[in-house]
Amino acid sequence: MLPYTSLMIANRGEIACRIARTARRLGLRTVAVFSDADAAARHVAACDVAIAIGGHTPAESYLRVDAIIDAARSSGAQAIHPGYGFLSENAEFAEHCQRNDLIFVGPPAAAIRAMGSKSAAKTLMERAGVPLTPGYHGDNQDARFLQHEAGRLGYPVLIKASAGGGGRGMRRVDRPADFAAALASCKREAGASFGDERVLVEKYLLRPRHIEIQVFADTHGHCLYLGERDCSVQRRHQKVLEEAPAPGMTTARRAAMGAAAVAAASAVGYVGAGTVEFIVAPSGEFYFMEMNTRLQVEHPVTEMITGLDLVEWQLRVAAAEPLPLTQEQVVLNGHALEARIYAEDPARDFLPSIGRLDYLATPEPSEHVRIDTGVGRGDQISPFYDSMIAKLIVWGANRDQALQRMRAALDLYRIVGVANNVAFLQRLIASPAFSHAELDTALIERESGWLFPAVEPPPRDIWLAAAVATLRRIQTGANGSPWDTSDGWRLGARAQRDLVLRAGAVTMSIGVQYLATGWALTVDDEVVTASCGPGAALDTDFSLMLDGLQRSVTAVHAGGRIHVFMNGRRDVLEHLDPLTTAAATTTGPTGLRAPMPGRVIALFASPGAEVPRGAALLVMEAMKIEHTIVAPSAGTLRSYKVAVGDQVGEGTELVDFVPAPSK
Ligand code: MV4
Repeated sequence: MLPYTSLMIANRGEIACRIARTARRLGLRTVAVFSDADAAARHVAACDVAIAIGGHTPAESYLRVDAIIDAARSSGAQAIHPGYGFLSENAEFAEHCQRNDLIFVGPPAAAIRAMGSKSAAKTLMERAGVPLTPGYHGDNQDARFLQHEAGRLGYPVLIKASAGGGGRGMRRVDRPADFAAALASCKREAGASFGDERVLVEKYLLRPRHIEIQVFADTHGHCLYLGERDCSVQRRHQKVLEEAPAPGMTTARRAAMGAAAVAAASAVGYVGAGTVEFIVAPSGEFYFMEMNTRLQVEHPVTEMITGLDLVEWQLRVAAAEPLPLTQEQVVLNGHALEARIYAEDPARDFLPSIGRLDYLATPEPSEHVRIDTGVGRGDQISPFYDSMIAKLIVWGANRDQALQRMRAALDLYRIVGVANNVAFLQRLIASPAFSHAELDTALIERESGWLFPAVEPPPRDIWLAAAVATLRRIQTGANGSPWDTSDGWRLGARAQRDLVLRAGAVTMSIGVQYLATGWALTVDDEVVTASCGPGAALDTDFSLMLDGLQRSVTAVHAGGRIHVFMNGRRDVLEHLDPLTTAAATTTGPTGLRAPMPGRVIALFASPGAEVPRGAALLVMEAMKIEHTIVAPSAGTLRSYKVAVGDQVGEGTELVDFVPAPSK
């Protein structure tokens, strides 16, 4: 039984939900804090009580020490878990908690401070016998002396701002002639960014890996390590994929790195969960980088291979309980991978995407598949905090099985409403380097051809799936008969029609013949028999038969687009519905005029192009809706009469279009 009964979680999102899960299991009363922006957030509902601390940005809310301490006192919380980020490595906050008789679930403030300065930490580590990257990190900042040190190390070398971190203020120097200029530039940046011009010089490690050791210490002098995590797959110093154990790690090297990490923790009188980060050369030589005095985002992969709950350990250690295990009792089993799912757009340099999760489907959690998330369908991705949607963690008996489970789980992670990195993650785990565990910190850069392929139109079956999804949606009639549709169907005509679909800049016209059991679809002069299984026409999930081959499809209609999830892909198409695409009114043989006032926002064909019937020629925006003007027949687009950005009135001539002579 813990000596405290009420825990405040001074954080938000997935980590707050995750901590609440363990705290509740231990019978603690949980107290959430939330900003105005998070009033409807899931972590609020995940706790027994919730205190509004106002504000929107972190500075106005989760970083406000006074508001959080006041909320803890008013709620009767006896302990505070800071999570990660926000105040988790703020020594003043830890001291504030102590001064207010609140248990800070984390390390002593002095340990946080000792590890806060990268250069001071290195000096401490050197004394503790923890291996440092070969180099000079002393007080002599004379340019000539530092250049001499670089020569002694051998090029390439790395000049780093002593007060820097996370890759900021680093300069690689490949030859002596470049050293002086690089040093001056690094000092300027260090002075400007950190208010401290001091630098250090290290041997540059080629193709390094980032391997970190999870350590845990209690208040009785025990300290152990819980294996390692490989976090080499990063983009701009942000971790993307993490795994445990590190591929290729030997028992001997694990023991050596673990001992070094325990020495690092002990050197600062550490208590609680901590991570010692090492940079590792291809030879396996490892060197101290920094120590993080908090629970890491990626801790679940350690939990999956040790079977331990690290938040439970934190809560017990904070209650002065001894560590539940000795080093010999720590057992590592299997392999775990974690993928960080973000609302960001890889096609736009990973720009964060804000919006609502209009549709969200996830793999079924199990003992092998874990989802740590703070959002659900219908929730907003807030512009005020990081854009994490979830962490997807899988376990396998070995790395290949974990890879296979991650592949399957990512395929089932389906999001509509915000741009996201799931397709990127799918390509990443399928990339040759990652699947063969050829890991180093430049993997994403090196595999960029594979990771960012040229945009290709979807394969034929995706077009067909989108066509069937459209037909299911059009068939609003009671019995789904084409005679009951509301799309201007002409009575008495043959039971056939054309569907015009677009994916990116490619438009496809698909002939549709209604059959008793489904449709005969004609695409590129090829006829395919299509039908779908039982189920309501408006269900997003359906089984699709194409020429007798069955596959599962999820098709989500949102924002005027069709999001098709099938065959491990995710594609976005749109139906250029003649009614809503306002096929321009033709005016004689060569003119197409605007069907309504609006603004020209895109031109598609190039003057002189031969285009098929239904080909998108331009898009107008009117009443906040995009209207695609399509070719009323096959023909030649001789020229455009308008340009992008033109505001046009109804009837304005848009293009000089010459229909092909009828056959
Ligand atoms: C290095 C290095 C190569 N040689 N030091 C990047 C930020 C900080 N964690 C240390 N970093 C590096 N230090 C030497 N002597 C390459 C990196 C590095 C890196 C390290 C770990 C994880 C990702 C990284 C991405 C780029 C560069």
